[in-house]
Amino acid sequence: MGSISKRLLVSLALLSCCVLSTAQSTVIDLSSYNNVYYVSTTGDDTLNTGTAANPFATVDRAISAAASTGDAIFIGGGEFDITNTGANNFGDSGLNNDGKDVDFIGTPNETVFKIDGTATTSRDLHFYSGKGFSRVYGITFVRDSNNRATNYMNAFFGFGTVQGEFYNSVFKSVNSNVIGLTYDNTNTLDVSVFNSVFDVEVDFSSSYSGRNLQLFNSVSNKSFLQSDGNTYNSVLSNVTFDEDYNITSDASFWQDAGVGFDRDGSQADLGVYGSTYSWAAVQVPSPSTLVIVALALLSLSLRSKKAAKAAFPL
Ligand SMILES: [Ca+2]
Repeated sequence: MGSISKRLLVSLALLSCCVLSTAQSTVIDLSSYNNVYYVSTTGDDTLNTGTAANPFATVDRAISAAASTGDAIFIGGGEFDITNTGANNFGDSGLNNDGKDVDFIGTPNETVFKIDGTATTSRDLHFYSGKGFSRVYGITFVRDSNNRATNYMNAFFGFGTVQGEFYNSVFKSVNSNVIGLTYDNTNTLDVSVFNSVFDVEVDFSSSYSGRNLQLFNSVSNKSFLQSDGNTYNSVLSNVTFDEDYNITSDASFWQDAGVGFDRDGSQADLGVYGSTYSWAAVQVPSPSTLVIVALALLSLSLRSKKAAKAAFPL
């Protein structure tokens, strides 16, 4: 085999390596699920079957398709309305998994789940009210509470036996003058949140009742109420961040301040750029980026071929 072919093979290997290491599936093993249903802004709920090539349009449709256990939903970039997904209690109309143990995998800094309090008369407006156990990765939730009046109406997680785990996600709440983290009322809520950002307008007030939220490595631009009965592990209040949620506060407070490890082996940082599912580590390359990389490698390979010919004229 000529050196040029070898070089091309190495280039191709490097390219596929680059694609694999930046694709999210290497961090979250999609092959571990029985079925993965895809949701895209270009999808169709009626005509499509939820494959990668023929995705659904809505999260609700994907939840309906999922089995009671063993499946995941992969959501591409763009904004998706999740107001009133699944079955509700007190109209708690954020993301609801309909009692299924289904995971939600977003595209970090690109997948936005919108909860629109102006479009529903539900009493409560939680970010998440799933009673099945869901793991949620890399999703930016944006909730407009439309000025609902109390901490339990605006609780982030509720109502009742809500359970799940959230990794590297953003919870942005607007038009909510009073906020609490949990509303379980029965001491059975089981939710853990890791490396996430709480982008809010006011300091947290008391959670309504029950509690049992475990918060790890997370930050807020306002103040957490660490006496509200939930559990706080390595959290930071009153940080500043830019529009991509890079923390701009003094790095001595958030770098290497978390529980566990970053993907570079250092102690985990706080926020969405820290730990296993760090936004920095799981960026999905856009098709245009891949084309540019491929062209660059091709050009490099052709230049090498030219140089080889010049050095060793046949
Ligand atoms: Ca670190």
